[in-house]
Amino acid sequence: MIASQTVLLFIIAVSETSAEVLSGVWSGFAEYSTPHYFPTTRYRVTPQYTDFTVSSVTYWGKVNDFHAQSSDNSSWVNSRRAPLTFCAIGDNSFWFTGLQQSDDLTVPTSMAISQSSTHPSYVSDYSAFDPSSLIYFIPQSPEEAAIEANTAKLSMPRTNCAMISATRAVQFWDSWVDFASRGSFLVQYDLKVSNNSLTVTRFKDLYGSVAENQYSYGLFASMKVNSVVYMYALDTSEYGNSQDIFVASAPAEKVVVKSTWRYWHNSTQSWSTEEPLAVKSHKLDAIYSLSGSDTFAMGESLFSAGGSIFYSEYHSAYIMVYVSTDKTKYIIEYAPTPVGPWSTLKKVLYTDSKNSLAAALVTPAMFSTPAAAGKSGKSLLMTPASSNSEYDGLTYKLNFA
Ligand SMILES: *[C@@H]1O[C@H](CO)[C@@H](O)[C@H](O)[C@H]1NC(C)=O
Ligand SMILES: *[C@@H]1O[C@H](CO)[C@@H](O)[C@H](O)[C@H]1NC(C)=O
Ligand SMILES: CC(=O)N[C@H]1CO[C@H](CO)[C@@H](O)[C@@H]1O
Repeated sequence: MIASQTVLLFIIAVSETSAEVLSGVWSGFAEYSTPHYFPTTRYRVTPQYTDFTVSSVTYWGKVNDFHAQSSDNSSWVNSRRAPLTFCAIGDNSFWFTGLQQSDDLTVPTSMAISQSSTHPSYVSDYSAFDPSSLIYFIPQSPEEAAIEANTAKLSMPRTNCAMISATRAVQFWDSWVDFASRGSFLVQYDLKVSNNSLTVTRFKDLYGSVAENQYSYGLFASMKVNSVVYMYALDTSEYGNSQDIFVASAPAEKVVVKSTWRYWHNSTQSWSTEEPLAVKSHKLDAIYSLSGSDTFAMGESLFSAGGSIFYSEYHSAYIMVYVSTDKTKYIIEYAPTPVGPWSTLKKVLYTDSKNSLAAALVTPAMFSTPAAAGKSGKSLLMTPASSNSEYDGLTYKLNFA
């Protein structure tokens, strides 16, 4: 069933009243109800079923934009840059991706709304509504807007959202100009169900360039557990000859206020106001490390994904999924708390040598629905890109035994 198209009305307004915030409002999109549930849990849990036996994996199709097809913009169906990131807000599903213009590398960001939890790959793409005037879904700062049109610039999310409440989620985006990262910024999405609008807000102290040696918390992964958001960062510097994951946390309601963030120091097993920097002395504060020549996908290419970290009610465990160094396997690790200690077994969850896994993410949210058989985490949605085209986002459903 294809929901009827509604006329798109949108307003992007850079706030005049406050220098601290940039915001835009999208409204008029079709109403798609995709009820999710998010289990609450204790901070410390007792993992189970950690053999992670998979019973089946089924292909659920390419992410298709029915709007583009119905208006005969079929070429735009495929112009969806991986990674595809998934954002559950209340009973709605959104996909956020980069979208590339063909002539140059100016990449407006895009929003797509998935139709239903039973067809995750059916979307309406509002950024491609009129391909002749691609839209910056994420409001740009005046500084970003001033960058010359033919300069390669893009903003893209690399991992799924953290849902804050039934009407709010946050996501971290990576900002690049001339193939150099400007660092990440936090985007807050507020869904107003009564008039079906999405307000997109950026906060000034959470965008712009990160300093040298400063980590981009939240860009590798983020999740909310009860009233706390955990934001994971990847270190790719060469100080310690390994790739390390660090974590910060903040009260969910205050995550946009950076002074509320606390940083986990693994060496002392405690939260601190001191932000670990990418220097050798902080290596011991990582919560997970890939040693030797192993690498995470993120950081290797402009269009690679971070990791996927979430709570699985089925496994009663915090789960981390990332892609193997050779980009053919999903690797799964687990922990009893959001900070670890994480398993270091590098267990292969699933091998997929057909598709392009550098951009692959995993989420339980799409199948954490009231109608789903089993607990949240029993089924996962995997979203690799097609190896034929990195513009084709694909969906697979994995069921645990
Ligand atoms: C819907 O509500 C938002 C937030 O209050 C508002 O900014 C927007 O203009 C409204 N949209 C319409 C179409 O009324
Ligand atoms: C973090 O600390 C815990 C507890 O001491 C330890 O088991 C774990 O190996 C440490 N993690 C890393 C990546 O060093
Ligand atoms: C390239 C192309 O086919 N563009 C069309 C996309 O759809 C809009 C709205 O129907 C048309 O105006 C464009 O010509």
